[in-house]
Amino acid sequence: MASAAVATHSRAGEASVELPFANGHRRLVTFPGKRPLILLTHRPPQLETPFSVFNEGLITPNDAFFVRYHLAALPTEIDPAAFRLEVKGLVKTPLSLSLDELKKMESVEVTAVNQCSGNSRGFFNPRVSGGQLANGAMGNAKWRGVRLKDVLTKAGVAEGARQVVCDGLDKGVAPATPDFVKALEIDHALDGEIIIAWEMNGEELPWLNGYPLRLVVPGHYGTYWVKHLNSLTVINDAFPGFWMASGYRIPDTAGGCVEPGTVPGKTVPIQKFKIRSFLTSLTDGATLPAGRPATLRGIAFDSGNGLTEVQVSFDGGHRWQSADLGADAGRYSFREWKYNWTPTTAGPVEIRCRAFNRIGETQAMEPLWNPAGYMRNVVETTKVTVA
Ligand SMILES: Nc1nc2c(c(=O)[nH]1)N[C@H]1C(S)=C(S)[C@@H](COP(=O)(O)O)O[C@H]1N2
Ligand SMILES: [Mo]
Repeated sequence: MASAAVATHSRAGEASVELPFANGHRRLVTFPGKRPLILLTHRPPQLETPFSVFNEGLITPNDAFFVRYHLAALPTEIDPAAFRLEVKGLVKTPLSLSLDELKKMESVEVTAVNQCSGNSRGFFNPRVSGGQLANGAMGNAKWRGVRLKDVLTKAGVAEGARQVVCDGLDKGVAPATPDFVKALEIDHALDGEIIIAWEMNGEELPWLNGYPLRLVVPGHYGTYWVKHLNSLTVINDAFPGFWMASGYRIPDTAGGCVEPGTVPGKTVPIQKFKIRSFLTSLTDGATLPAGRPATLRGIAFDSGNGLTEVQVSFDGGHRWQSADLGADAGRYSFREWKYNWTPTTAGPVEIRCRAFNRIGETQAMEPLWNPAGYMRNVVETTKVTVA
């Protein structure tokens, strides 16, 4: 038996953090396998990565990686020898695959960002309901596993297939709670990019990040990255489950957004990341000495189109300077950027950054809005003082 990673009580750490929006005083708590993380809720576990972690390196360590569950009844005991991934529905040969069988198939590794749709929701104005997250519901890891395409091909996708329904071992506490089940379009499921992963940063998946198997859907919001994945069902229509038909939908508008405070008409399932960038080496309130060179450092990512440039501005976004991009760890990874800055004049400075990609996407100066608080990607501002 793999040990139950979820204790009845988590130990509260001494520390807390102040998030940069109203009601932002948050306790850091230690869950099994995790260092102290920002507590949103205990059951279901929802833990946010402290922002300082993103300045420590390009890969988010397993024990610092954020945790998001919707349902309180997550598995606490899994026998890896008895565990099976079922592949059924519109397939020629239904499969029941053990972990050993999966690990004997060709494995691949991808470095990819996992980001919750609601990352940064706490900054929405007008404010919206849902987890009041700062910028820590994201992380970048090296994932190893088998291609979803190879597993589906092994089963043989039958004529008329339209979606693949993906389910994991967690459940609601009450029978009336809709199970967390997601669906992928068949073309996406077969494009070779999606991985059924058992390894994260060279170790087995942390329990709270989906042990023993999870989907890795590069470039797509975390909602599709089903944890404790144990069932794939190929169907010939659009899956009507709650988490596709009602949850995780965005306005069917060009940017997936509406006028602040208004209700969208038609909606569609959320899909790919919007391009984002962050300054990580300084946070609001930092003080820098005038006349002394400082290296600004940050991260950027998009949905896999490929970043071409990151720019920084010190004058409210009028003039922009090009930052140096770090090594390319793959199109789904965080990319590091650096900029050598020697502040000259004493006083307050607002530092802004924005990223560009191969298809010309960038970030807007004004935030977009939608009622669920999804997909924030405004140009972020860090307020520092030069003294
Ligand atoms: N089984 C299961 N998988 C799930 C979820 C869940 O509630 N149950 N939440 C999804 C959402 S919305 C996100 S953002 C990611 C978060 O992944 P993490 O907890 O590994 O950071 O898991 C996804 N996979
Ligand atoms: Mo999410």
